[in-house]
Amino acid sequence: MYKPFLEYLEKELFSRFDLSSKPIPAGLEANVSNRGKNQATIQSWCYECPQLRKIRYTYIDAGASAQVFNSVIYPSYYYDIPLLGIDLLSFGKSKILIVLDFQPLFQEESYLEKYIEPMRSLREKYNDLAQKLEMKFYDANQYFSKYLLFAKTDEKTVKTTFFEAYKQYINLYWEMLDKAEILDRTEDIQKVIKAQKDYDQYSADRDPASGLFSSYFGHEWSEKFLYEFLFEDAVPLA
Ligand code: BLA
Repeated sequence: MYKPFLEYLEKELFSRFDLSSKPIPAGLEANVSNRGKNQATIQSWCYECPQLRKIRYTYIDAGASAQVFNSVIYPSYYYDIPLLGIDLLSFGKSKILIVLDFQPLFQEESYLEKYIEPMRSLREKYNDLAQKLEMKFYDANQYFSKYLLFAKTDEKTVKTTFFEAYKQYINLYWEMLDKAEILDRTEDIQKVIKAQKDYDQYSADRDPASGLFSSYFGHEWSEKFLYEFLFEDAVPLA
């Protein structure tokens, strides 16, 4: 269901950037589970280029029971622009959740004005995809913007309206990256390094997918996947 989203992102990346593969730790690139009624497969891709230090995306295909496309793009430490976060989930026909955001590294007014306000007109165009859903796992005020797309929706809307929105948000992200100024003060760069690391720690510790990964692939694989690949700059809690 989300394959066109993966393909679109991949085509964009390959046409715009000079990508190199970034190694994924052995055993974490892919896995197959036969635990449930349906077979579940998970596959991940990871790249880097001068402007983007980590580009990762993952597809989970468990047939009709689950389809997930998840991606995070981390800019180089020389840019303080937000991360691009994508989380598209479908559990059967009745539970479809889409999340797309420019994930801010900082919450200061001046930062939000510079990097989040540009999303406003897109967000207003796609009002129906920006529902005021409550977050149970995350804090909406940390690493999320007020213009995120976050909606429970249906397959038809995903394929039509949301696919259009997706392309436009991604395009805006490339524009932002194009315009971003290179940081040259060590202290600014250090702040970005710390904020990206904190993002990984925050995200790994509350990832709502941890249970899903464990149920398909076991607890041990799940922890490794979270702390050694998805959010590799995080350290495990205990
Ligand atoms: C929620 N994301 C979820 C849920 C799952 C995942 C299973 C819970 C859905 C539910 O039952 O309500 C899945 N998260 C994943 C997967 C990966 C992952 C498969 O990290 C990794 C492969 N999540 C992100 C990113 C964003 C994001 C980049 O990983 C930003 C756009 C958002 N996911 C996000 C939000 C929720 C969510 C906001 C709702 C969480 C809440 O209620 O607090």
